[in-house]
Amino acid sequence: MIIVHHLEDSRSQRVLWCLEELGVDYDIKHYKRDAATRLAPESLKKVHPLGKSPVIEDRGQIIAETGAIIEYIADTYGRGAMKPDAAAPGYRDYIYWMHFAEGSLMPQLLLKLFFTRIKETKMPFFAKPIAAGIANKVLKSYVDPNLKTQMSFINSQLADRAWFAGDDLTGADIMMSFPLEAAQARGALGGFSAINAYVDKIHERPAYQRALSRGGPYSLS
Ligand SMILES: N[C@@H](CCC(=O)N[C@@H](CS)C(=O)NCC(=O)O)C(=O)O
Repeated sequence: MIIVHHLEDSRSQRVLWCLEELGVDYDIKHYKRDAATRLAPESLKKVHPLGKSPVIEDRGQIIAETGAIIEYIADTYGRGAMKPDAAAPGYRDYIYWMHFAEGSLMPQLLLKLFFTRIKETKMPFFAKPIAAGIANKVLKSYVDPNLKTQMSFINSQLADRAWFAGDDLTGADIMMSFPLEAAQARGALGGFSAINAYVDKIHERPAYQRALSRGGPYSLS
């Protein structure tokens, strides 16, 4: 049976959701974040050298990186679901959004998170305006405009389709769910009605709800 090494409040929630959508049996090994640093515990490095989540074990293999895991699950257990056929019209979109999630959107969201945190970090009083000045410059000149462009693009794409690759839920939706949920939780989706409706639609799915109740804490704010 698949074992999911699942870190609370993290990207690995997507793997649970994917498995629930497909009705695949799995076990969860739960990991808690460090209360102060919010990093994963050292014990995850015993599973995979990078010590990040998600990682799955199946059929004697250790598989890391969410996109690789979702592809593996679709190929091994999908029976045609979760991934369009290579000749199908939605295939290029499927590939695009599978990669966009971790390759383009997550880096911008992480930059936003880290540069915002710099402003809130404890430091000597004289350093605070300097740190805040640098953080604001990066946010205003680079991160915020990029995020706005990305969100506008995503919103326009979702306005005329049910799911990222067309009429059916695929791994591309599983991958995009986490960054869009994080953006919604941090109040970054104001005005992007198609994205908000899409995230709400995901949250209503019974498989998503089952994954939430099995996964435990999932807070992204
Ligand atoms: N691109 C990787 C990112 C993995 C990753 O950074 N996971 C986060 C969870 S959201 C993690 O393990 N963070 C804890 C840490 O960095 O110590 C993936 O999608 O699997």
